[in-house]
Amino acid sequence: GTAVYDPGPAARSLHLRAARVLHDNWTGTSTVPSRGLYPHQWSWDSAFIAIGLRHLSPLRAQVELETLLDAQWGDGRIPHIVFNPSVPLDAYFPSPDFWRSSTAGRAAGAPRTVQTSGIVQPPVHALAAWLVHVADPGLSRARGFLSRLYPQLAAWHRYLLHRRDLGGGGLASVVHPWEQGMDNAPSWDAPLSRVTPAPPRTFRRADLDHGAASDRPTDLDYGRYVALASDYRDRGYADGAGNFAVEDPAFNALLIASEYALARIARELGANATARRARAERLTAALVERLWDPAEGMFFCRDVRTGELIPERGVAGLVPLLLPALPRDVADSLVQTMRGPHFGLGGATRLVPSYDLTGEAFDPHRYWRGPAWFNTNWMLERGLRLHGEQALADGLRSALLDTAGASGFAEYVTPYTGEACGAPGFSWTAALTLDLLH
Ligand code: 9YW
Repeated sequence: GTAVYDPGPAARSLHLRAARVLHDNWTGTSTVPSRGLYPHQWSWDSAFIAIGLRHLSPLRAQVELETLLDAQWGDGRIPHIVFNPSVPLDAYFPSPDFWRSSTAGRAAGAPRTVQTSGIVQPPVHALAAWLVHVADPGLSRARGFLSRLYPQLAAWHRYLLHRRDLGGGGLASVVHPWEQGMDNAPSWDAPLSRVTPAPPRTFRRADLDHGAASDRPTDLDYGRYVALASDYRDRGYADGAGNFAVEDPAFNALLIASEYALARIARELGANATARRARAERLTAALVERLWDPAEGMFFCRDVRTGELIPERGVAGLVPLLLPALPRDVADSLVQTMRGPHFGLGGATRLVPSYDLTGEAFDPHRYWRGPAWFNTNWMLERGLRLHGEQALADGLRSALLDTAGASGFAEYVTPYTGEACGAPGFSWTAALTLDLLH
């Protein structure tokens, strides 16, 4: 008889539970990262969410990305938050009245009707758009999904590669820790120490209404985030003059992975993809040249204002494993580093932590200073598979699935024990679970 593929009851129920999280977090046009803590649309969250949603509803996955891109600025930037006007102002800080995008961002081409933040997040979007397309090419072509998105994604990459090449070496810089997405990673400590914090009583942290203070960034961190963001706003969101500029390996690796995806999109649309592929390869070489440390076997951030590498071992320094044109010795050495004492893959830890287990700043509970996150582990799983490390990839995949299910799709978990931290029912955890199940 014909064997019907059945993943088994455990996978079936994990699939159903993950689908339910995305269902509950769907607003009608996009998905919130979590109902309580993050009640608006976040940029890189939406990209990861679309990657999972495509297995449930390719249409919803397309709409998720389209809603985000509707809020793109004239200069090409995709804002890190698109605000939902029906959510009360005090539900999340910083709120629209802090960013004032439609007035302060006018010169940079901020949209007039929708309110957004003025900073960006990692460029996972072209990769997501391509993966959403291949989930249902017929629907995608019928809706003109890629032909509508392609010019927008091209403008986004142009913004990052030109306006954000603050170091002059071809890579994009972030101008705020929130842009790189790993808010309080120890890599930011040194460049942030130059920023005078905003006084505590000038703002109110809404995040503490939802999350335990010991799992979140500190008040001093927040004072500096606020100062940096308001300086940027007060300069009309013009790039170049701020005192925080960092080239980050994960942000740039995602840009390069997305540049490869844009090449595939171009080819699908009948355009020439060669220039884009060549650019992705050149950028990979620039990444190795500027951020690779052969003695440490990993990538580091470069502080553009001092010209120095920042010697903190963060998971961002492993993410370039995603890249196909990485030199063999670099890929091998990254895998060794992942398996060694700093990250414990396949040994001490369940999932790869966000920060060096032996590092001075390591804290298993505090956000991006130790806990393991599902999006970074999903990227590493892909990277391991790409570079032929099937056994390690399989092990990481099952650990991700087990931990996601057991933690109730937590925002992040402690790296040794997998204890749930942060928000429960977190969208990208559920979405990437679905992607790994398929
Ligand atoms: C915040 C939404 C965002 C993520 C970031 C994460 C956190 C917002 O939540 O930042 O208020 O701290 O660090 O990567 O996109 O999930």
